[in-house]
Amino acid sequence: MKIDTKNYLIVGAGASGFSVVEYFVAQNKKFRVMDTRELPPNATKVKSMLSDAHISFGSINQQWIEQADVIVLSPGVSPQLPEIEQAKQRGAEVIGDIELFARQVAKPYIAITGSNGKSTVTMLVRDILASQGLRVKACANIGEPALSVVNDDVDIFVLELSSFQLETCKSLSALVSVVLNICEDHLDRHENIEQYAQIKSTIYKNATHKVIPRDKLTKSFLSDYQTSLSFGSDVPSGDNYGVIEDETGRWLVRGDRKIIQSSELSLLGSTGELNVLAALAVTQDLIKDEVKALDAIRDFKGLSHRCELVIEHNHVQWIDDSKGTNVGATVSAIKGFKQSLVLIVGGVYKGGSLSELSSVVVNNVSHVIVFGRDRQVFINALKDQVDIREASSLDECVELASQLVAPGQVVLFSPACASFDMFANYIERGLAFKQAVYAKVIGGSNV
Ligand code: UMA
Repeated sequence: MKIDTKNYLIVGAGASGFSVVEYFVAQNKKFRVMDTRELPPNATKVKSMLSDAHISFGSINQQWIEQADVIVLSPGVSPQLPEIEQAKQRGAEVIGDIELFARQVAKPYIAITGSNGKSTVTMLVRDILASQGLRVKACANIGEPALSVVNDDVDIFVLELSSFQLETCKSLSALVSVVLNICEDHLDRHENIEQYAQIKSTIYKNATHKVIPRDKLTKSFLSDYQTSLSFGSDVPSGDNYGVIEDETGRWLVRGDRKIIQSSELSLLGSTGELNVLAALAVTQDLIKDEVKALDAIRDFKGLSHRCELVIEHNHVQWIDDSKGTNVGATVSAIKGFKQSLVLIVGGVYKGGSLSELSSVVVNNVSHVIVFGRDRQVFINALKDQVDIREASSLDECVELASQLVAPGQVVLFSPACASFDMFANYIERGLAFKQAVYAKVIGGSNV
């Protein structure tokens, strides 16, 4: 056996970093692990597997970076860090766990990215494929890290991929790839939307089938790619996926063939339709039994904290969209409702323009309630368009919403921001919202 003499350095001991540790141990590779955090999530496990001489926690270990031939970077760490840039310039290879997955995997895989809806579409694709009797595993940005399951005995993988994961991956070669949509997100890390879109579009490199959305903005970024299939909310041309409306109702269609009525979907609004259309386009060559696939779609209730109905009380729907962590997600959530809304936004603003939010708010929203670290950003952008109120906590937002909302309206909690000013993550934030709603509306807890 050829001995690998390269000097490997894993940067980051979170979920993905630890999957690389386990993978390298199984491969008998010599490597070091560093993390700038004093106590990264997997510190104890890493310490039980490696000697202290191979671990460096608490700061950037400049010397180790300088000595590394291959740096395996966690998605949470930017490859644009000066230390990493320098390493690249002197010839070190900088990759991520998804690159290692792509090199190792022996089974076909579907790759899904986008600014919004990727977890929903990933899980729906998984359910559709499982309905066809395929052994399928969803992984990467959702569920387990991809490298932890790469050797599992399945027929096909479904990978949800973030721009952070795509940024350090060059060998992706998916059976089907899709960029669901692109809007401004993670601009605190990527230079601008063009660079972010360019990274997203690398998912199509080497893909056998390319599914591309028809919305103008996203398409403009993806014009270099030959489409295999497209999907959109309009009437489709050719054999593509879209929506038609006639006297029998609103239908999701392929070409002029009606597939399923919009009213049969549990996913809400036009965003829900688009997610189902994307999943249909992605899976179409793998669907042998359409009846079972459509049952899987009807049964798919959506994921928690994504336009999830918490409760309907006194003709008011309370919706938890805590996963709406960027402005594009919030805009599409607002557009998904026909009813007038009371909107709750705020938290850590990730950058980008608020002009589209401002224009949909004028038409669909009666009151905006703002909270969290960057609430002033929203006050500045929206104060001339809509009645705007300020709250110091999420409980206070719910209290204010209950006073402002009228029967027939929807209270939409879609923060357009990251959560880490007040919560550990969007899940904790969504649970806190639900808790506050139950306490206010029915005087108790149901979470
Ligand atoms: N960090 C440091 N120092 C380090 C390493 C990391 O401060 O040396 C910080 C990062 O700045 C980051 C945090 O630690 O804020 C977590 O980073 P990580 O790379 O250790 O994260 P993992 O635990 O490995 O989780 C990652 C994905 N997280 C990110 O990309 C931030 C998880 O996606 C993914 O499920 C997991 O790998 C397994 O593949 C989560 C996520 O929030 C769901 N993704 C973002 C999103 O969906 O918006 C992209």
